[in-house]
Amino acid sequence: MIQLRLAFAPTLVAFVFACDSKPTAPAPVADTAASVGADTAPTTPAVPTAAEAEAFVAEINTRLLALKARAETAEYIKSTYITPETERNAAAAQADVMAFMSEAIPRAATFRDLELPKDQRRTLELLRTSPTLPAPADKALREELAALSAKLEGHYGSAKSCRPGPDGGAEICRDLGQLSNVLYADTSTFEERTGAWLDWHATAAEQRPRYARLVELGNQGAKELGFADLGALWRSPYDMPAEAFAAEIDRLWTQVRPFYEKLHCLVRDRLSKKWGADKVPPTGLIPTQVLGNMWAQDWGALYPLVAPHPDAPASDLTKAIADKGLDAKAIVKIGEGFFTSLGMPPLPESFWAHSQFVKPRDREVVCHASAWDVTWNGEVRLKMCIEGSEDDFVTVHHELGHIYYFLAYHKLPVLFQNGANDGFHEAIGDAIALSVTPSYLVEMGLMDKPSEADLARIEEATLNELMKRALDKVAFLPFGRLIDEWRWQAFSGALEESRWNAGWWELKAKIQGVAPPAPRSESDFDPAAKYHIPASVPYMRYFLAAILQFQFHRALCKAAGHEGPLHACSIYGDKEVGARLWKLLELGASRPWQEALAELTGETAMDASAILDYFAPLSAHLDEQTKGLTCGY
Ligand code: X8Z
Ligand code: ZN
Repeated sequence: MIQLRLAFAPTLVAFVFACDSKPTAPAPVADTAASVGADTAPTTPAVPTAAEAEAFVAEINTRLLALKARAETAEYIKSTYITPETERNAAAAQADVMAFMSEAIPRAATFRDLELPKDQRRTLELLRTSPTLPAPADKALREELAALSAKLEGHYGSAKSCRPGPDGGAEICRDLGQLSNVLYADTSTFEERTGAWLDWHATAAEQRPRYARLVELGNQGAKELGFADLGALWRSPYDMPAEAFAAEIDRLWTQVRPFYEKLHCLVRDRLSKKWGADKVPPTGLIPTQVLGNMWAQDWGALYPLVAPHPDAPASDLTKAIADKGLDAKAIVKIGEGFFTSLGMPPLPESFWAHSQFVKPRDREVVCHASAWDVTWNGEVRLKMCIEGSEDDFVTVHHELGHIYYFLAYHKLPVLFQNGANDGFHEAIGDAIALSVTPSYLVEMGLMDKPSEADLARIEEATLNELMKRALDKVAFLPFGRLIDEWRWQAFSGALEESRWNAGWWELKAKIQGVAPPAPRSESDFDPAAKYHIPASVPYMRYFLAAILQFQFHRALCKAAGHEGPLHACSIYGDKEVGARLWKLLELGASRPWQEALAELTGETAMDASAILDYFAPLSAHLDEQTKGLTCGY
């Protein structure tokens, strides 16, 4: 998957844009991509001219497309069949993309003083900030980085926690899915939760030396491109200076933090009552293993504990899916149906024939959901291990957002084949899923038609639905922020490697308000227990998406003429609104995101007021429920 696109699955080269630091002079090109299919990058002009720049851009577009299509295909094969051979194959293809970048980016810099048409200028800028893992120019180091990256992700994908069976019986192994189910299940004891959490995190410890070397090589690559470190590169593709981007994140977090603290406060109180104050103290940090999710990023499992009106109606998609006997493909079909109701095209036959919807029984795969265009030319795929839960239902919509983005922009030049920024790419499917309202579910036959008695309790039912959503969307906010706060510090060296795990838990405490189940040490490496770290997928995009999806929803609902509260709006079936959204998707990354945002929403800045508006009724409920409690952490 492309990092760019790749962003949605692990990949080495992401496309992002805009720049704030000047590239270095061209690096030596001696050892470039000798392997199959990777010929040398365009020739450096002695005295660059506009005509040469035009030819260079055209050549980049052709050759990078070919290299990326090959790498993406190899990556997809690897992710759906983890073996040493597929890992090696994917690493070789990635190394070729890296080699191309090592040459092309410095060469692009030689055109920087020329007056160029807007699209050419933008292509050159996007090229410079596009690699997620830029390799050093040295061939051996590049190959080492590509191999390490494949290995890190492969280890995560196939990791299992094994213990001797009872009475000397056969070993019992549990994978991420099984361990996650222990954390999710209402019936698990405190000790079982602690055990499942510790077992999964133990699988990550051995990733530390690999990750340390990856950081070293990635930093070297970033420096060779003129960035202070890898984090500075990751903050650059946002059409604003990197420092301004970091300040934007602070601003948005400040907007939403008070609301998160209220939710945290209520949840902590209920958990403390459930488990006892000795296990879950009524003040301070919440032990992470009782939040229902391996990373405490989604607290949906806690809904029964904090339901505002337990005896009023609430949707239960997991049950509806089981009752109706919907299989994985049927769930994806329902998702596709939403997009086609907006006037978007049906998914191609090849999507249905070649996607991975369920976990294969006979081989190791990366189950973390991802969306792909394996040819960068409209050959879209979904890779998931769908089991039929409500979470799966939401994730399918998330991934289809990526897939429809691919379909809308796949005819653009390769460097424009990306979201307006990476947060946009992550936000589209989520924005659509916000239109999955109770009324929509009734229309789809996934919820019973409300009775007279239900209608009399509509306000209570609405609060229930908002609480369900908040446990997913609001609980996620600090998590979305902290992953890359940690990586930025680890990349820059502000957090020394000897304190990587300690620094991780300091951030978890400060931002998320959670604590580990047991004392941790530097022989642990807990960051690598989360997919995006071994897979080197930047994470701030999800924080942006958590904010942007509500902004998109608000704008689309306004365009649909919706009146009344935002949470009650569904754009299902509105082709005019769909055409408006499609126009945004078609732009890809061809324009700065601020322009794209303005076109869709009339706003030029990211703004958390939409998420706050959406949850306003719940906010009042939380105020009331937390009266008298000591909130904060
Ligand atoms: O990784 C994803 C998607 C693929 S882009 C399934 N998400 C983040 C995560 O799982 O941590 C979606 C929400 C956040
Ligand atoms: Zn995604």
